[in-house]
Amino acid sequence: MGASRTPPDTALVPSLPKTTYYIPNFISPSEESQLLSQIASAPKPKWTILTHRRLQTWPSALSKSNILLAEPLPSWLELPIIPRMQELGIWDNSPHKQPNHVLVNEYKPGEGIMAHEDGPAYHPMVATVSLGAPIVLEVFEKSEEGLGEAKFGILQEPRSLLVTTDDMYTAHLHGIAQQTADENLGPETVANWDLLGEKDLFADGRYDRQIRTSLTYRDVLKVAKFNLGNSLFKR
Ligand SMILES: O=C(O)CCC(=O)C(=O)O
Repeated sequence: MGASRTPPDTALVPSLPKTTYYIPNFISPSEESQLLSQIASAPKPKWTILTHRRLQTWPSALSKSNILLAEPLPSWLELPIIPRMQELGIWDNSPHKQPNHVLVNEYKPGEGIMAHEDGPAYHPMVATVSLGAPIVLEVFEKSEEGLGEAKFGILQEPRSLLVTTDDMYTAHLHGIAQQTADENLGPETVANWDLLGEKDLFADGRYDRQIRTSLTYRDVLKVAKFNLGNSLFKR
């Protein structure tokens, strides 16, 4: 077996806990438009409307005991993103060597997601492709004293890839503030400032939010080949 591969050190966000990688322009503008039109053309019931965002779950939601029914991802979520991620080696250590589950989250200005952790249903890594507009992901340290101030902000540009794993996955919470603009942006507050693709866009330290969509790729640990319950029910 060869040594396991990792993304280039130039993608490592140095001020964050291990391990966080940020890659701007991971996909092209035309790939971004194709993804957004696929998301927009999904049947209406595919959307789960939540209080502060809406969500598509591919290929399906996990069972109560965190089991995924084996089913391929749709090809538009698979190609070209998954092979491109695999080239970076990020899935080399995951049980299925590739993601088998994708959440599509859409946030309008003023929307967000409360601080949370992704938990034990998944191999401890999330790879997020951002579409449409920038947004700041806030990172909080897990603490028994409750949620404090965000410890870091990660600015996710459209078309970028963010990979969080190891301690960053297991010992931290993440969330997106419900606000219509992200402010106070600069090298002191944005952990990946030096890795941004278009830093100039944020030179005045703020931007107004626009609709931003994320694709979060994960490897669900428990996968069931047959949905026995369902097939018995159908009979
Ligand atoms: O939209 C994002 O970048 C974060 C999504 C998220 O936290 C999640 O799907 O658990």
